Amino acid sequence: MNDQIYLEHFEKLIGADKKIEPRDWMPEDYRKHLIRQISQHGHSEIIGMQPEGNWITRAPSLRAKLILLAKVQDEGGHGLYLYSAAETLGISREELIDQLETGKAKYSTIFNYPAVTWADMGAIGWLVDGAAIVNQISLQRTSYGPYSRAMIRICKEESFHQRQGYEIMTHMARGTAEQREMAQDALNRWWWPSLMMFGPHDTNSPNTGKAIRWKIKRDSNDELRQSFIDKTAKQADVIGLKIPDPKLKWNEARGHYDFGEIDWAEFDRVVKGNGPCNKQRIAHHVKAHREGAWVREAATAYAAKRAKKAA
Ligand code: BYC
Repeated sequence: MNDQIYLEHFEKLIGADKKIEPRDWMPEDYRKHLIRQISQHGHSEIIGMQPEGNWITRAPSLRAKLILLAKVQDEGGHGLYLYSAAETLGISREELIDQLETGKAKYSTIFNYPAVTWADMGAIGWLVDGAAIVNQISLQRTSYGPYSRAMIRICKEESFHQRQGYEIMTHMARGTAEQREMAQDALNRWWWPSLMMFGPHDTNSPNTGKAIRWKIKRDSNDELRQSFIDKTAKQADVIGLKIPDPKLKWNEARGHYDFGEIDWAEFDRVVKGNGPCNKQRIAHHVKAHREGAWVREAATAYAAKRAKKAA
C-alpha cells in the first residue's frame, strides 16, 4: 500500500469515529500534534503538583492532609499515564523531560500562580480541577486510543478532586468572617487564570482547525470555557461567593452566562515564561529530577538483575 491508501484508511477510521491505535498508520502531522498536546498535558499534571505540594505539611487537619496527599499523588499518576500515552507515539521519556526543562514544551499557565493561603487549595480543586474536568470529559472522545483511555480514568479521579476543593470553599464560605474573606480572596485570584486554561479565543487558536478535523479536540476552546463558566457561576451562588467579573450575567436568549474579557496580555506573559512562578516551577522540577536520579538508576539495575536471573 502506498501512503495515499494508508491516508484514506486513516481518514475513514476518523470519519467513522473509530480510535487510532499506536500500531496504526497515521500522518506525521497527526503524530506530532498529539505528542505536543499529550506531553503538555502530562507536564501540566507534573508541574501542577507543586502549588498544592506546598500545602501538604501545613494542612489544617489530619483529614485535610490525607485528602490533599492523595490528590497530589493522583496528579503524579496522571502525568505518568500521559507520558506513557505520548511514548506510544515514538518519543522517549528523556526527550519529554528535556523539552519541559528547556522550555521547548509548554505546560498550563495556571500552575505559574502562587498558592498563598489554605483557601487556595479550595480554589484550585474547585476551579482548576473543575476546568480540567470540562476539558478532559470532552477529550475522552479524542481519536487517539491511548489518550482517550487515559482520560476516562483521569476524569474519575478529577471529579473527586473538584469535590475536595468545593468542600473546602463551602466550609470556609460558611465559616467565620475571616474564613469567608479568605475564600473570596482565593476566588478573586484564581478565577481569571482558570478561564485562561482553555487557551486563546477560537479565532486566535492556530491548532484548533486540525485538531477538530482529526477529532483530537472534540470541542473548541471557547465552547469549553463557556461550559465551565455556566457550571461554576451557579456553584458560586450556592455557597454565596461572588465571581470577580462585573459583566457576568445570565443571558436568557443565549442560554448561557455572558462574561467579561480575559486579560490576554497577562496570558501571553505567563505563556512566554514571565508569570509569577514560571522560573521557580522549572527550577524545582530540575532539582527534584536530579535528586531522584538514584531511584531511576536503582530501578534499572534491579530490572536488569531480574532479567538476567530469568534468562
Ligand atoms: N497554558 O492553538 P491553541 C490538571 C498554548 S492539569 C499554556 O488553542 P491547543 C491539574 C498552546 O499549547 C490538566 N499554554 O492550542 C493538575 C499553543 O502553543 P503551542 C491540564 C497554552 O493545543 C494539577 C498555543 O498556546 N489540561 O488538571 O489547540 C493540579 C495556542 O493555543 C494554554 C490540559 O493540558 C495554557 N492555558 O489548545 C490540579 C488539557 N492555552 O503548543 C489540576 C489538554 C493554550 O502551539 N490540552 N496554550 O506552542 C488541551 O486541551 C489543549 O492543548 C489546550 C490548548 C486547550 C490547552
